[in-house]
Amino acid sequence: MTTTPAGAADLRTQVAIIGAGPAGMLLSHLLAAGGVESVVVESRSAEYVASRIRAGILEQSTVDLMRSAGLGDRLGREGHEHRGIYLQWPQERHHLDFVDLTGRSVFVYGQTEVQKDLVAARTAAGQEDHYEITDTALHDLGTDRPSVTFTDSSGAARRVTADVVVGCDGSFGPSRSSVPAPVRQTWEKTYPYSWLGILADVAPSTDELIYAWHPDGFAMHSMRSATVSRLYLQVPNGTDPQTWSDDRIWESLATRLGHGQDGWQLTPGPITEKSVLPMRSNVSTPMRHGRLFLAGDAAHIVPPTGAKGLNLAVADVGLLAPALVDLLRRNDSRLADAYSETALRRVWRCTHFSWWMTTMLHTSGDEFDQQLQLSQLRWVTSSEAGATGLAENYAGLPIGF
Ligand code: FAS
Ligand code: PHB
Repeated sequence: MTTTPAGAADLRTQVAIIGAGPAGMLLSHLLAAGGVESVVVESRSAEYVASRIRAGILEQSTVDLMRSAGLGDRLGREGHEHRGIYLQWPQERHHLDFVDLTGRSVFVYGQTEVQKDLVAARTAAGQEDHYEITDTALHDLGTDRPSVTFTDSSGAARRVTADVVVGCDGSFGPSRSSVPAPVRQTWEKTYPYSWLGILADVAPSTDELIYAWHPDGFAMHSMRSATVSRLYLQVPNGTDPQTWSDDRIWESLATRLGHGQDGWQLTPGPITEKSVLPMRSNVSTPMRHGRLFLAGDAAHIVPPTGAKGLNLAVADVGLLAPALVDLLRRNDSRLADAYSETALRRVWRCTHFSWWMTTMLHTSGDEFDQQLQLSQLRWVTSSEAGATGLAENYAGLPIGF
């Protein structure tokens, strides 16, 4: 079966993928490896999608999957393997060694780099994709000939008819709401704080990530390379990043991360990007309806404290790709029929872990909560059972958990 050549008003393929973020592009790559063709449609430009500063940590399962899919070369050269993280609060800093605790590690390798690798692989494979589309709409999802219509970048009306449609269009795309309301169930929690994130052209002041609890609010020291640091500060919802001067940002980071504690110093540097990320948990079920499947942020959103957003999108696709290959190449629907239930087990595990890390580390001004948070931090950093629980979730459970 071949995809109708580009240029025809109507296209025909096996899987129509909405969204060219990591979920959509990785799915297209894995389907092709299984002999299944796809067309990817995306509302933004390729440059915009590639430039979005988002996740920074790949858990072991993501690294393993990228390597097995032939996407691990640059990751192996430019990614930085981390054994664990530091948990910090005033006068205390403790390292949790995930490798000692669970045998699994994590990699610092930005989502922008993952996206570059995916786009390079799909381009080399001659993948058909349509960027800067508008008017995306899904049709006939309950039949065996679902389709996606859109207006392409030239203004032409197009239709992709497929065997399956996969919504990889994030939390604001049309796919999740294409699951009929009587069938759809949504859980939503909005947190009373946001993250002010910066990129800075300065070498990281730490070898591994520092997650810091402080009465003034949470702070985190992450990184992108040996010369670029990524740091975050808890700020009130609705904060305008431009109201935070560079000096104010570095002073707050120094205070909250423990500058001067046991001789540790936070080295400031030129800030090259500043943005505010609201924090919410959201799960939309089911992740399949008829010939529509959902993967990634289209089905779930987690606060970034657990470094799970991108990794959960990858885990969904790691389950969905073999399910669709079985369905479309072998007419075996067992994995596809089980996809939503299987994927949601991990979605809820990661949703809980992200909520747990977020509520443990972010201050809300409530004195009782602060005592509970400090008690939890002392337990997790002194009990092997507590530390292993965090490590198991952070470094990632095997796909299909
Ligand atoms: P994406 O949102 O990446 O991709 C969806 C794509 O669908 C987008 O390109 C969008 O343009 C497209 N689309 C939407 N509507 C469409 C339509 N109608 N037609 C066609 N295309 C459409 N996760 C972490 O783990 N750590 C972090 O630090 C972190 N920081 C984040 C910061 C921000 C600002 C955001 C928004 C998210 C962050 N995340 C983070 C989560 C993020 O990494 C996501 O989990 C990840 O991008 C999920 O990938 P996708 O499911 O592919 O969704
Ligand atoms: C990042 O480096 O952007 C990052 C790392 C860990 C998180 C969230 C974001 O939990």
